[in-house]
Amino acid sequence: MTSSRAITPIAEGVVPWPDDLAQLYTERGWWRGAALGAELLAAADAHPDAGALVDGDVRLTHRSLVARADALAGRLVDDLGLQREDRIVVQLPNCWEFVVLTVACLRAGIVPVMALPAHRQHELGHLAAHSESAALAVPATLRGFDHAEMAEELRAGSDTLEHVLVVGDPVRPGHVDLTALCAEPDDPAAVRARWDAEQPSSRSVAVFLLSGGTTGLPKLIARTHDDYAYNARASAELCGLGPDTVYLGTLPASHNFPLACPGILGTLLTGGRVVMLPSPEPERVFATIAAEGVTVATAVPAVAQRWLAHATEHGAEQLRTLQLLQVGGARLADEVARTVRPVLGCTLQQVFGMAEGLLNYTRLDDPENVICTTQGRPMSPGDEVRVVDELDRDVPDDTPGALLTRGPYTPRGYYRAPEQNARAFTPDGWYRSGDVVRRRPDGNLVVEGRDKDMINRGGEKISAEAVENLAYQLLPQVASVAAVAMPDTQLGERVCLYAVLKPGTALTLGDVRQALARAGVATFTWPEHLEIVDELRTTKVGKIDKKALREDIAARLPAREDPRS
Ligand code: OOB
Repeated sequence: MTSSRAITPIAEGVVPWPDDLAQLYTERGWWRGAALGAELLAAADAHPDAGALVDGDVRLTHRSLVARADALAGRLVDDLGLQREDRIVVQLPNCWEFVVLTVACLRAGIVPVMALPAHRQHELGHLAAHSESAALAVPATLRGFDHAEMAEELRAGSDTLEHVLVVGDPVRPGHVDLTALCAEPDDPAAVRARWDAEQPSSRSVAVFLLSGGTTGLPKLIARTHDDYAYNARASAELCGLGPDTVYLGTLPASHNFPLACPGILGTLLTGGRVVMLPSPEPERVFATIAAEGVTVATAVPAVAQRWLAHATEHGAEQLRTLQLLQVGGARLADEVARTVRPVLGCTLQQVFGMAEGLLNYTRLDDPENVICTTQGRPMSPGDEVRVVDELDRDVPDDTPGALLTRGPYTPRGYYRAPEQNARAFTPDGWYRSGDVVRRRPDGNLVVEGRDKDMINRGGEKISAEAVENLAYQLLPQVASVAAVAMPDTQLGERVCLYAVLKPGTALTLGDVRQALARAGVATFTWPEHLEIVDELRTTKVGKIDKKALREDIAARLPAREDPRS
């Protein structure tokens, strides 16, 4: 049972903020010293009968949502033996159970590891092992894939995974029916009193987010109750959220953006209502906006473009209640930004954020020109931002440079990753975001590019190194490889693999993809184009010249609609 499992206490792998800053953040009221779950309950108390959560036919009030969460927290502990600080890998699509489970974890001090529905054995196995998770929450099946089966295989191969929690049918013997576990309690006051009395420390870890990733496998970002509550609360205030807000969650809910910027948590904290949709498909999104009176929606640029195209073709009558469209996760082209208000009839907000912390927003009352040509400015007066050259010297405004940041909701290191931390953080705690930005004299940032080796496929981040490592492991034909971004009209970027082959061997894109499928690697990270070359050009210092490769593939595929070959 759980008690025999020797897991590392979380605090051992977390890099804390310095004490003097923690004190400052507290004095300034950014950190409130309360558990995020307690803040959510206080918000629910202020609007108990208002709608909190909608998923298809399921409609929960604020009162019901927190009662179910408190009850679920009790069942996880009493029935399954989970304990404070235990970790659960959460791989759920956008459904009401995701929200109840997240709030339950926040109440009980159990830490959700926010995985993506698209992840497979390769990624989930790593996440479960690295976090030493005790449980895994999955849909029974999703888009034809048997997640319960995968979860079973993961459990069989894991030292720590004991429980598989399942949403949807069938729930096989030995698995736990998460929907049933989310039932209303008979005595809400009693379950509530228990967690009111046993609150996790506000400095403890509330959630593990995943890093967009430049290294092999996703790193874990420990977000504390203090910092993540501030993240959601201040975002909600900046975006003008309140009891009349109806927030549409269509991006995968485990991403920081829809979860807390201000997203699901920010909406719940201000007494609003969250509508969960499992996909951003325009027809369904438009119908839902009309049916629920949605006021705020969130999209990555690729999704926003689909919504714009749909509205251009079919009109925007269904969007009458929509006041704010937030777009972020990847660079939104200025030309596309300019079409949002005329075509959709709502305010655009550009969001340049990262799971590591720093959030930049254009403000709702910014001039149209700022909204359409910049990615906004830091959310908090406590955010510190530097734009530097390759020797970490500050560059003047209007000059592109690397973005470094620290602040009250930007942790000082990844979880249990000293080697990566030495590279990704300066000794005095600045996070090297890997983004190349220009700061305008008015303080707004423009994202000009990046100096990290990552591919941004429609907002999903893919580590080039991870793809390359897999190619070396799985493809005996390759002598050397390089994964680079190739431009794409729909998704912005896709993964292109350059390969030099060993003499006498052959390799097709199909071979690559089959090998990745066999290894249980998430599909969205697979190369979509393969270029076989005689050699990979190197830079003066002997590194593969990725810039040259990106230019090479861009020139080879001039504006082709579908670059997949
Ligand atoms: C968001 O978070 P992540 O962790 O998936 O990715 C962060 C990276 C940034 O470092 C940057 O490279 C890119 O995504 N990015 C943008 C951008 N927003 C994010 N690049 C250009 N323009 C933008 N507007 O993507 C994220 C987290 C919270 C809120 C919004 C996005």
